Amino acid sequence: MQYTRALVRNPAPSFALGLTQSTEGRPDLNTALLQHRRYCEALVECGLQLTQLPCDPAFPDGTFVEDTALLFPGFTVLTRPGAASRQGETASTLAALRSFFDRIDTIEAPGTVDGGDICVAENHVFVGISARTNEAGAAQLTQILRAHGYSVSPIDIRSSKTLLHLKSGLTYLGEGLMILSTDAPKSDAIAGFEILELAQAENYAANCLSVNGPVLIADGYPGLAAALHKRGRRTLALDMSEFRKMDGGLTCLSLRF
Ligand code: CIR
Repeated sequence: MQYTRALVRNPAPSFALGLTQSTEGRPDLNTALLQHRRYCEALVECGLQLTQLPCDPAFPDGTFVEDTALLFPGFTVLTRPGAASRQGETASTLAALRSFFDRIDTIEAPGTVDGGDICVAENHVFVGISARTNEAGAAQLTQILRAHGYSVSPIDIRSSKTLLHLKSGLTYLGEGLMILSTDAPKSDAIAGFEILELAQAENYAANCLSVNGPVLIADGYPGLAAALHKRGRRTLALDMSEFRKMDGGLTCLSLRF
Protein backbone atom coordinates (compact mmCIF):
# COMPACT_ATOMS: atom_id res chain seq x y z
CA MET A 1 0.00 0.00 0.00
CA GLN A 2 1.30 3.47 -0.94
CA TYR A 3 1.04 6.16 1.74
CA THR A 4 1.13 9.91 1.24
CA ARG A 5 0.59 11.25 4.75
CA ALA A 6 1.05 10.49 8.42
CA LEU A 7 -0.10 11.91 11.73
CA VAL A 8 2.54 12.15 14.46
CA ARG A 9 2.77 13.73 17.90
CA ASN A 10 5.92 14.78 19.75
CA PRO A 11 6.65 13.15 23.10
CA ALA A 12 5.12 15.35 25.82
CA PRO A 13 7.19 16.81 28.69
CA SER A 14 5.41 14.19 30.86
CA PHE A 15 6.53 11.33 28.55
CA ALA A 16 8.36 9.46 31.34
CA LEU A 17 5.12 9.25 33.37
CA GLY A 18 3.41 7.04 30.77
CA LEU A 19 2.40 3.41 31.20
CA THR A 20 5.14 0.82 30.99
CA GLN A 21 6.01 -2.70 32.07
CA SER A 22 9.59 -2.37 30.89
CA THR A 23 12.35 -2.64 33.47
CA GLU A 24 14.82 -0.68 31.34
CA GLY A 25 14.53 2.51 33.37
CA ARG A 26 13.16 5.99 32.93
CA PRO A 27 13.38 7.47 29.42
CA ASP A 28 15.27 10.70 28.78
CA LEU A 29 12.92 13.27 27.26
CA ASN A 30 15.53 15.10 25.19
CA THR A 31 16.80 11.85 23.70
CA ALA A 32 13.21 10.80 22.98
CA LEU A 33 12.60 14.11 21.21
CA LEU A 34 15.71 13.61 19.06
CA GLN A 35 14.73 10.02 18.25
CA HIS A 36 11.22 11.18 17.38
CA ARG A 37 12.60 13.88 15.11
CA ARG A 38 14.73 11.30 13.31
CA TYR A 39 11.65 9.04 12.99
CA CYS A 40 9.72 11.92 11.42
CA GLU A 41 12.61 12.61 9.01
CA ALA A 42 12.59 8.94 7.99
CA LEU A 43 8.86 9.12 7.18
CA VAL A 44 9.50 12.23 5.07
CA GLU A 45 12.35 10.39 3.29
CA CYS A 46 9.79 7.68 2.48
CA GLY A 47 7.61 10.30 0.77
CA LEU A 48 5.13 11.20 3.52
CA GLN A 49 3.77 14.62 4.37
CA LEU A 50 3.41 14.89 8.15
CA THR A 51 0.68 16.47 10.26
CA GLN A 52 1.76 17.20 13.84
CA LEU A 53 -0.94 16.62 16.45
CA PRO A 54 -0.91 18.91 19.50
CA CYS A 55 1.18 17.63 22.35
CA ASP A 56 -0.59 17.61 25.74
CA PRO A 57 1.24 16.87 29.01
CA ALA A 58 -2.04 15.46 30.39
CA PHE A 59 -1.40 12.47 28.11
CA PRO A 60 2.12 11.11 28.64
CA ASP A 61 1.49 8.24 26.19
CA GLY A 62 0.09 10.57 23.52
CA THR A 63 3.12 10.18 21.25
CA PHE A 64 1.93 6.58 20.56
CA VAL A 65 -0.71 7.92 18.16
CA GLU A 66 -1.24 4.59 16.42
CA ASP A 67 -3.42 3.42 19.30
CA THR A 68 -6.04 6.12 18.76
CA ALA A 69 -7.30 5.37 15.25
CA LEU A 70 -7.28 2.92 12.34
CA LEU A 71 -6.91 4.37 8.89
CA PHE A 72 -8.04 2.63 5.71
CA PRO A 73 -8.46 3.91 2.17
CA GLY A 74 -11.70 5.92 2.31
CA PHE A 75 -12.66 5.34 5.93
CA THR A 76 -11.28 5.50 9.43
CA VAL A 77 -12.16 4.13 12.85
CA LEU A 78 -11.60 6.18 15.97
CA THR A 79 -10.63 3.73 18.70
CA ARG A 80 -11.44 3.70 22.40
CA PRO A 81 -8.08 2.87 24.01
CA GLY A 82 -8.07 0.17 26.65
CA ALA A 83 -6.09 2.15 29.23
CA ALA A 84 -8.33 4.74 30.94
CA SER A 85 -5.43 7.22 31.10
CA ARG A 86 -5.27 7.17 27.28
CA GLN A 87 -8.93 7.54 26.32
CA GLY A 88 -8.73 11.35 26.15
CA GLU A 89 -6.04 11.14 23.45
CA THR A 90 -8.62 10.42 20.75
CA ALA A 91 -10.19 13.92 20.79
CA SER A 92 -7.25 15.60 19.07
CA THR A 93 -6.81 12.67 16.69
CA LEU A 94 -10.46 13.02 15.70
CA ALA A 95 -10.08 16.76 15.11
CA ALA A 96 -7.16 16.11 12.73
CA LEU A 97 -8.88 13.21 10.95
CA ARG A 98 -11.90 15.37 10.13
CA SER A 99 -9.69 17.29 7.67
CA PHE A 100 -8.92 14.12 5.73
CA PHE A 101 -11.80 11.64 6.11
CA ASP A 102 -15.56 12.01 5.50
CA ARG A 103 -16.39 8.66 7.06
CA ILE A 104 -15.28 8.19 10.67
CA ASP A 105 -16.63 5.17 12.59
CA THR A 106 -16.06 4.90 16.34
CA ILE A 107 -15.60 2.15 18.89
CA GLU A 108 -18.17 2.61 21.65
CA ALA A 109 -18.18 1.60 25.35
CA PRO A 110 -17.90 -1.03 26.67
CA GLY A 111 -15.69 -1.86 23.70
CA THR A 112 -12.01 -0.99 23.77
CA VAL A 113 -9.51 -1.20 20.91
CA ASP A 114 -5.86 -0.08 20.74
CA GLY A 115 -4.48 0.43 17.23
CA GLY A 116 -1.39 -1.54 18.26
CA ASP A 117 -3.55 -4.67 18.30
CA ILE A 118 -4.62 -4.32 14.70
CA CYS A 119 -2.43 -5.77 11.96
CA VAL A 120 -3.58 -5.14 8.40
CA ALA A 121 -2.32 -7.56 5.74
CA GLU A 122 -3.77 -6.49 2.39
CA ASN A 123 -7.54 -7.13 2.62
CA HIS A 124 -7.27 -9.21 5.76
CA VAL A 125 -7.12 -7.77 9.27
CA PHE A 126 -5.78 -9.57 12.33
CA VAL A 127 -7.37 -8.27 15.51
CA GLY A 128 -5.45 -8.95 18.71
CA ILE A 129 -7.52 -9.59 21.82
CA SER A 130 -5.37 -8.30 24.63
CA ALA A 131 -5.38 -6.47 27.96
CA ARG A 132 -6.19 -3.35 25.86
CA THR A 133 -8.50 -4.62 23.10
CA ASN A 134 -11.49 -6.45 24.55
CA GLU A 135 -13.93 -8.81 22.88
CA ALA A 136 -16.65 -6.15 22.65
CA GLY A 137 -14.29 -3.77 20.88
CA ALA A 138 -13.04 -6.50 18.58
CA ALA A 139 -16.64 -7.43 17.70
CA GLN A 140 -17.52 -3.81 16.83
CA LEU A 141 -14.40 -3.43 14.75
CA THR A 142 -15.00 -6.72 12.95
CA GLN A 143 -18.49 -5.57 11.95
CA ILE A 144 -17.14 -2.26 10.61
CA LEU A 145 -14.32 -3.92 8.68
CA ARG A 146 -16.55 -6.61 7.15
CA ALA A 147 -18.95 -3.90 5.98
CA HIS A 148 -16.01 -2.38 4.10
CA GLY A 149 -15.08 -5.71 2.48
CA TYR A 150 -12.21 -6.79 4.76
CA SER A 151 -11.92 -10.28 6.20
CA VAL A 152 -10.97 -10.50 9.87
CA SER A 153 -9.30 -13.04 12.17
CA PRO A 154 -9.02 -12.58 15.93
CA ILE A 155 -5.74 -13.57 17.59
CA ASP A 156 -5.89 -13.90 21.36
CA ILE A 157 -2.66 -12.76 23.01
CA ARG A 158 -3.97 -12.64 26.58
CA SER A 159 -1.92 -15.66 27.60
CA SER A 160 1.31 -13.88 26.61
CA LYS A 161 3.13 -12.27 29.52
CA THR A 162 5.41 -10.26 27.25
CA LEU A 163 3.24 -8.83 24.45
CA LEU A 164 1.47 -5.55 25.14
CA HIS A 165 -0.18 -5.51 21.72
CA LEU A 166 -0.49 -7.95 18.83
CA LYS A 167 1.92 -5.83 16.76
CA SER A 168 4.50 -5.94 19.57
CA GLY A 169 5.14 -9.45 18.24
CA LEU A 170 3.71 -9.68 14.72
CA THR A 171 3.85 -7.23 11.82
CA TYR A 172 3.10 -7.47 8.12
CA LEU A 173 5.63 -5.97 5.71
CA GLY A 174 3.79 -6.46 2.41
CA GLU A 175 4.68 -8.98 -0.35
CA GLY A 176 3.22 -11.76 1.83
CA LEU A 177 5.92 -11.38 4.50
CA MET A 178 5.05 -11.55 8.19
CA ILE A 179 7.61 -10.85 10.94
CA LEU A 180 7.11 -12.78 14.17
CA SER A 181 8.74 -12.65 17.57
CA THR A 182 9.20 -15.91 19.45
CA ASP A 183 6.43 -14.90 21.87
CA ALA A 184 3.75 -14.28 19.21
CA PRO A 185 1.04 -16.95 19.12
CA LYS A 186 1.38 -19.36 16.20
CA SER A 187 -2.14 -18.77 14.94
CA ASP A 188 -3.52 -20.86 12.04
CA ALA A 189 -4.76 -17.55 10.65
CA ILE A 190 -1.25 -16.63 9.47
CA ALA A 191 -0.62 -19.96 7.75
CA GLY A 192 -0.78 -18.53 4.23
CA PHE A 193 2.01 -15.99 4.81
CA GLU A 194 5.79 -16.26 4.55
CA ILE A 195 6.85 -16.22 8.21
CA LEU A 196 10.15 -14.72 9.29
CA GLU A 197 10.59 -15.70 12.93
CA LEU A 198 13.17 -13.71 14.84
CA ALA A 199 15.72 -15.04 17.29
CA GLN A 200 14.50 -14.44 20.84
CA ALA A 201 17.19 -11.82 21.46
CA GLU A 202 15.64 -9.78 18.62
CA ASN A 203 12.00 -10.02 19.71
CA TYR A 204 11.64 -6.25 20.10
CA ALA A 205 12.49 -5.83 16.40
CA ALA A 206 9.26 -7.62 15.37
CA ASN A 207 7.56 -4.24 15.50
CA CYS A 208 8.76 -2.83 12.20
CA LEU A 209 7.12 -0.81 9.48
CA SER A 210 7.15 -0.81 5.69
CA VAL A 211 6.63 2.67 4.22
CA ASN A 212 6.40 2.86 0.43
CA GLY A 213 9.24 0.34 0.00
CA PRO A 214 11.84 0.94 2.71
CA VAL A 215 11.37 -0.91 6.00
CA LEU A 216 11.88 1.06 9.19
CA ILE A 217 13.49 -1.23 11.75
CA ALA A 218 14.80 -0.62 15.26
CA ASP A 219 18.56 -0.12 15.34
CA GLY A 220 20.66 -2.91 16.84
CA TYR A 221 18.96 -6.00 15.40
CA PRO A 222 21.36 -7.38 12.75
CA GLY A 223 19.48 -10.66 12.29
CA LEU A 224 16.32 -8.93 11.09
CA ALA A 225 18.31 -6.47 8.97
CA ALA A 226 20.21 -9.31 7.24
CA ALA A 227 17.04 -11.36 6.66
CA LEU A 228 15.33 -8.37 5.04
CA HIS A 229 18.37 -7.49 2.90
CA LYS A 230 18.46 -11.11 1.71
CA ARG A 231 14.89 -10.62 0.48
CA GLY A 232 15.90 -7.47 -1.39
CA ARG A 233 14.27 -5.11 1.12
CA ARG A 234 15.97 -1.80 1.96
CA THR A 235 16.04 -0.95 5.66
CA LEU A 236 16.25 2.30 7.61
CA ALA A 237 17.44 1.62 11.17
CA LEU A 238 16.27 4.01 13.87
CA ASP A 239 17.35 4.27 17.48
CA MET A 240 14.24 3.46 19.54
CA SER A 241 15.81 3.14 22.99
CA GLU A 242 13.63 5.73 24.77
CA PHE A 243 10.35 4.49 23.23
CA ARG A 244 11.26 0.90 24.04
CA LYS A 245 11.50 1.92 27.71
CA MET A 246 7.82 2.90 27.46
CA ASP A 247 6.78 -0.32 25.64
CA GLY A 248 6.51 1.53 22.32
CA GLY A 249 7.81 0.62 18.88
CA LEU A 250 8.00 1.92 15.34
CA THR A 251 4.40 1.40 14.29
CA CYS A 252 3.07 3.16 17.42
CA LEU A 253 4.56 6.54 16.59
CA SER A 254 2.49 7.36 13.52
CA LEU A 255 -0.80 6.86 11.72
CA ARG A 256 -0.09 6.39 8.01
CA PHE A 257 -2.59 6.88 5.20
C1 CIR B 1 1.12 2.20 26.59
O1 CIR B 1 1.37 1.35 27.47
O2 CIR B 1 -0.02 2.39 26.19
C2 CIR B 1 2.27 2.99 26.00
N1 CIR B 1 3.26 3.24 27.01
C3 CIR B 1 2.89 2.25 24.84
C4 CIR B 1 1.96 2.10 23.68
C5 CIR B 1 2.61 1.44 22.51
N2 CIR B 1 1.73 1.43 21.40
C6 CIR B 1 1.74 0.52 20.46
O3 CIR B 1 2.44 -0.47 20.54
N3 CIR B 1 0.88 0.66 19.46
